[in-house]
Amino acid sequence: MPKLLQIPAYSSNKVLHYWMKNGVIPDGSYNKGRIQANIYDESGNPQQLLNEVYYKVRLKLHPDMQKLESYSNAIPWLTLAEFWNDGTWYGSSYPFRVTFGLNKDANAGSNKPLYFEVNAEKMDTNPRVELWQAEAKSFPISYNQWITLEFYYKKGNATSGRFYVAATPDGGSRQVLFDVKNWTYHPNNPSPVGLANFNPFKLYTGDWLIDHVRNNGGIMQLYWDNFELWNGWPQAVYQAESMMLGTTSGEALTNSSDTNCSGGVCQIFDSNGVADYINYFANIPHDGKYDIKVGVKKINTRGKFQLSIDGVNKGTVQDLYSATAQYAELSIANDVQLLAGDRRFKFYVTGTSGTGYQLGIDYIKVIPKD
Ligand SMILES: [Ca+2]
Ligand SMILES: [Ca+2]
Ligand SMILES: [Ca+2]
Repeated sequence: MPKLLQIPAYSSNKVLHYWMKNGVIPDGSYNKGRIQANIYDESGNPQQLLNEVYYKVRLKLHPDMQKLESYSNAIPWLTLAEFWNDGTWYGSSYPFRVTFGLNKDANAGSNKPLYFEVNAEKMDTNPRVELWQAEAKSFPISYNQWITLEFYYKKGNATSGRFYVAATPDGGSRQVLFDVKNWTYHPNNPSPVGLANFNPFKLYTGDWLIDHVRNNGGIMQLYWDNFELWNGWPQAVYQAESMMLGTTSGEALTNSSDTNCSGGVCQIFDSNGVADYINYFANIPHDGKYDIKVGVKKINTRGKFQLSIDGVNKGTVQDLYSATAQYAELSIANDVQLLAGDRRFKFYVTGTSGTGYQLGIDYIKVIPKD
């Protein structure tokens, strides 16, 4: 059963503990075990059309979960999150679900590692029909360690649908586990609603696995923390003062405390002529199209710059000259295709409307468009 508890090692932090000693839900010849959080449409209320959902949650697998590595058969079903459009329990003609979970290949005499898996199924036939499936075998499952998971669901067909999962172990780098572009509702459904029902954190499997863990001296259990939910990709704001710096033309760069600057700081680059430049790196969260904006502080010592990303100019020359101090968010370019990972944003000085060539950079904002 789920409970909120404090772990001594995280004495100020409360987490959600899923703890499953036995499977107690009868299902034909066996029992299932299921613990889940529900985000469900309330019947009788107007349907919430969640055409897109993005959420983050932290997961820590208890070391007892590693006992599953010695289970002799393959593990095709141990659900950690589930997404329905529509739910079977509403009597829809087009039930469909996406499942995210842990899988394992058959054990050929030695332990086999678990791995994350995702699959989509049409649920209106018996047996149900799998539409697509993907495995993340290159991502090693770690135990007793927090992993930040990011999920993105977009309602769509074989080309417009998207299901995405990224994982960032504490102290490790962010990895995209899945970026599936395929059906995210039943292909026969003529008028799919959005994601009406989903379980953002779940533990759901059969008693043969629950028993295996218990019979080997453990309990099937895991922890969840820090759930955050958006109705689409969140925009990302990179403060200049916190971004990773690349090469520059060598002039001084100073953090200028200023309550009108985002984060309380603008960076002043003391460029003093044409062709001076500064590079910043921003870690772009996912492949996609973005609108690019830059927060700046204008004043009478400033010059003009051209922004480029990974060596390709974006938008037109921007003029930061102003007779008096002004704070502005410049719209640089729209629908710019970017790949996930560290992208290089270069500010290249092209001239001046006054006499100075300085730049005052507050932040870079990337707004996801797809
Ligand atoms: Ca917490
Ligand atoms: Ca110079
Ligand atoms: Ca700033």
